[in-house]
Amino acid sequence: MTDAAVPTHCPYCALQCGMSLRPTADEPGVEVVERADFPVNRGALCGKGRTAPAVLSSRVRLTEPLVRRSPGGPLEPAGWDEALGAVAAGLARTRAEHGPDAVGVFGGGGLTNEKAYALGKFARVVLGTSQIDYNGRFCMSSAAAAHQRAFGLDRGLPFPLADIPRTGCVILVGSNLAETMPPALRYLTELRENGGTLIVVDPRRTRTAEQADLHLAPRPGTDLALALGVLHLVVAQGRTDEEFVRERTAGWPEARAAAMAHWPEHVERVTGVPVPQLREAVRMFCDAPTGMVLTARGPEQQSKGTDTVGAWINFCLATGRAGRPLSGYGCLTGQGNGQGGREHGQKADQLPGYRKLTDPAAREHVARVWGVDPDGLPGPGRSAYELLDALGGEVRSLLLMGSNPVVSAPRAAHIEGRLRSLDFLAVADVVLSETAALADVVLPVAQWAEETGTTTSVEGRVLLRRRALGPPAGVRSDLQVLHGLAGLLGHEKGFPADPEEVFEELRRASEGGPADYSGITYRRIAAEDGVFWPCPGEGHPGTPRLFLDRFATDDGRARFVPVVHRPAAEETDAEYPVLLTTGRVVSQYQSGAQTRRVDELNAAAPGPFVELHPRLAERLGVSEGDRLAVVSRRGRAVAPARITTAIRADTVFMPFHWPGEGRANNLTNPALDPTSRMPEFKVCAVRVERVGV
Ligand SMILES: Nc1nc2c(c(=O)[nH]1)N[C@H]1C(S)=C(S)[C@@H](COP(=O)(O)OP(=O)(O)OC[C@H]3O[C@@H](n4cnc5c(=O)[nH]c(N)nc54)[C@H](O)[C@@H]3O)O[C@H]1N2
Ligand SMILES: Nc1nc2c(c(=O)[nH]1)N[C@H]1C(S)=C(S)[C@@H](COP(=O)(O)OP(=O)(O)OC[C@H]3O[C@@H](n4cnc5c(=O)[nH]c(N)nc54)[C@H](O)[C@@H]3O)O[C@H]1N2
Ligand code: SF4
Ligand SMILES: [Mo]
Repeated sequence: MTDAAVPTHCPYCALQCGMSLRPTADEPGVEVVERADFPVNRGALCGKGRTAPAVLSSRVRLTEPLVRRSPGGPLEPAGWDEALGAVAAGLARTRAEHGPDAVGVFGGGGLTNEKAYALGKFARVVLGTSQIDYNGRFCMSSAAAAHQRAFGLDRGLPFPLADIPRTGCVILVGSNLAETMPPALRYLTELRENGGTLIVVDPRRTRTAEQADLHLAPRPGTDLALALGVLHLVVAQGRTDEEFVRERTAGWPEARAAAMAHWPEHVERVTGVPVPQLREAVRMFCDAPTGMVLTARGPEQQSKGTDTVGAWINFCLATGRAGRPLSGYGCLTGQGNGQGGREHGQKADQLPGYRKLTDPAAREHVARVWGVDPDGLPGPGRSAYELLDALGGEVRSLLLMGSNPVVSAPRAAHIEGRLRSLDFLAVADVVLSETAALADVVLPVAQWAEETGTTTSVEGRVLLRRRALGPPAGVRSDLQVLHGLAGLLGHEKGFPADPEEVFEELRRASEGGPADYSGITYRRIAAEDGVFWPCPGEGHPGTPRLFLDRFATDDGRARFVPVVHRPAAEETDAEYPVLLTTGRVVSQYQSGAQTRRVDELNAAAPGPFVELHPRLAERLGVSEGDRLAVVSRRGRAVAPARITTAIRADTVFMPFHWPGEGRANNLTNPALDPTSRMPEFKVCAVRVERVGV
């Protein structure tokens, strides 16, 4: 590392790997160099992080605002005054004609804390709308809801990743860490080198499952039954930690009774996981002195995700594997600021510091920081899918920052139609995403390496991304955009463009809240490799480990929640006899808006595919590479067959990174979890056919 290299973090996933950026003479102006001193990844990066500077290049990104000057006309280059003026006028017109709740705002879990905070404040204070939500709703919202219910607080991991190699047994449920956070795989490798055991629950034998001592491959959508089945066995085998249950929890009798209704033989029929494997999992977990259950999108992106995570938390509590060193339940949050993005007010029901919008004391506190009347703050709005579904109906204009729902929303063709039916759409993005291409105004914004800001990683560690180079001429930051729009809409003050100034206000707004950042400063983060929240004072060391003395409930006890299994919203039938599940590949990120612009990543993962088992392929008369149409009640997607024994024979898998005919979200079911409002991305019923025969 030369003196000129700037230490920072990757723009993509929640691992937030440390890297340094060194200036180069040629475009894009910086290159990645290893930053071995950052403890989480110790210099290791996946291909996405390594190639991230390619998206800084003017060749692939937006460098000037675009305005559609007539309905149905083309997007044309424009100056910033015209573009911002058009956005302010578009949003103001809707508000004047239809009221403030006809104006919507959609954010993203990739936005820095400062941006998420400013966007939430902008919606409530400048637009006066309740209609704000963000793509994190599609991500970890079920785990967040279950966390709140059981522990009284939602921080994805209650311990640092570095604790994983020192625990006795890890059950990893529906996470393909080897592809979605590759440098973190080393924690699982070290676990096994230290004599610990790894159990992976995934309908596919993924690169992650290949590392496991035991791989359970349930039918998609049946995780709740599986979790209840192993809890049943814990009780039946006398493995309950009675003392822990008595001292640290409440609600066990009801949860126990609910679990006891799930006989292992019944669970085997529902999940397809043989009883001996269920028994083996319980034995491995309970024989180890300590243990962790970690979930990711597999069990969470279901219309019963909250209850499923709740069942795994019950399992941890019953076995005494929570609130103790080297034990606990954790959720592997996904997006770069997936954790912080859910804490500072871009969520429909939330105020900064993870406060509730319905709590009078929270409204009072935040309104004081904002210098507004608490009675003027709107109430909770619609959740992400419900908001997108209301576009063109009750919600007539939208400001969108940091998401590409044309590719990533469930039932995407319908949502694309809703977006097209808006009176006015403004999108701030770094590239012309599929969603930006539909906008009336596109605002070109700066990226990670071009601006300073904080993110909060999968561990709950608040990190500082530093500016390493200036953005191209013609590009502004999201904070400058909000500053400019607020000014045009009559709020000269309260929306500074300087990130540190925003962070200082965020500290005050979060003070005393569940996610208390008041003791965190840019200086401290830089000096300490990040600071774990809650951190309620500058003298406070931060909190790497939660719940060791008490849980964050009123009485300090964790809550069991009685849950029972229910089927997926859509089951197979004669017309749609196969299950579809969806997810990711290592070389593309999310809707692909950024990574599809990087040659090296496209070469590694050029397009969509349908993964299916040889038995299913044979039944359908399909060979490797044949074009397949996958059809659900919502639509159709076409992609080549990829035949592998690594998937259940009753299930096909598609990654969701691409638009066009291979868009997996043409098929997905927007059935929502009743608590978290998470759509059922991980299971729906489909028919698979060869195309052109
Ligand atoms: N390469 C890459 N990395 C990423 C991202 C990316 O887009 N690309 N995105 C980031 C983000 S935002 C997120 S949220 C994370 C997601 O990280 P992961 O949760 O690891 O990713 P997914 O591929 O969505 O799903 C994980 C696994 O769930 C399995 N699964 C499917 N259905 C079920 C089911 O019913 N039950 C169970 N138990 N498992 C099931 C899939 O087979 C898959 O292997 O990754 C982050 N990292
Ligand atoms: N079928 C299926 N669908 C899924 C999932 C699944 O597993 N299966 N997973 C869901 C999950 S977990 C998630 S998180 C979502 C994610 O899906 P999206 O919300 O679409 O996420 P991204 O593709 O990351 O979109 C981010 C957009 O913001 C832009 N951007 C990046 N940085 C900035 C910035 O600083 N400012 C601004 N203004 N823009 C920026 C990017 O260029 C990109 O266009 O997809 C969900 N959709
Ligand atoms: S694992 Fe995540 S944070 Fe690390 S380099 Fe890859 S995308 Fe970036
Ligand atoms: Mo996500």
